[in-house]
Amino acid sequence: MKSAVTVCLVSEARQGPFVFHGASPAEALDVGCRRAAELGFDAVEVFPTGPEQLADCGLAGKLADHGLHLAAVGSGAGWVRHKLSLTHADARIRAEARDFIELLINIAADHGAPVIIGSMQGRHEGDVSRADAIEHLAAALHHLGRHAAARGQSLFYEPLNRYETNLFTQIGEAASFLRGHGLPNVKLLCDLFHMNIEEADPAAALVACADLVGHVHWADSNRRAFGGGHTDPAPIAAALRRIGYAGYLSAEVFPLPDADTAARMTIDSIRALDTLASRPTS
Ligand code: LER
Ligand code: MN
Repeated sequence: MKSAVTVCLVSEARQGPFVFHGASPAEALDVGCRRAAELGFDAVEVFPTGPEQLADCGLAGKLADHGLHLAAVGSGAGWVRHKLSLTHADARIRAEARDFIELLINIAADHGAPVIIGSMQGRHEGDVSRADAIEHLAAALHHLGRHAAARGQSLFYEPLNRYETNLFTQIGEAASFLRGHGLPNVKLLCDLFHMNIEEADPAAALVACADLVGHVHWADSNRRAFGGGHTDPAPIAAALRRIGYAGYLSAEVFPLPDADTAARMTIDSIRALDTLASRPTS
């Protein structure tokens, strides 16, 4: 399994669950890439304000300078900054949301990385029934999944906890939705923080979704770096090993007690996985 750490380029998300932030986007990218490489991460996961910034922030040079890959690109700024949602009641806003993600897919693909749909999935409310929202989401994932496939990338769909969405909160129900709608190029992003809230048994849920697990947000129960909360990593490690997961474990966690410590705890926890996976879990 490969390691990644998050870098946030969005000033509005300065309090968000990302390890590296900065006084400016350039500083965040600079510090994030340098420290990720120094600590031995394989990749960074970047949360940009949008397609223009992702295209113009000098990412290719930074990745090359530090020998890093791009694990994934978050699209959440489309919601945080522009209030765009794929399930909005207004068809024009849904189309804008789709265009925003489509452009991100183009640029992320140039760096060999998939895009994440998390917060931009929105929720059902007001005039939008649950059935309507799910149809809007399926239509968007069809369109964007095909767009990503044409550029040689998967698309990641992330179930969120109940305080952030009312669409799919458990990875098993999200997997049934993807299978039921015939969305083969859309994979699940399994965030262990959300799963700690919503799943009865996160390890069993990962095994049940096996072939659809495309990316993992590697976070402890309280959204600190692993070791800072109470999730037992051993059954998770065993489950990931059992399903042959070969993707990234990416630290989308708070920079607590500080960014460097969170990054160091993360890489230590990922390096300990071989030992954990061979430990009996019950
Ligand atoms: C939000 O809670 C989250 O987990 C992000 O990865 C979604 O964009
Ligand atoms: Mn996440």
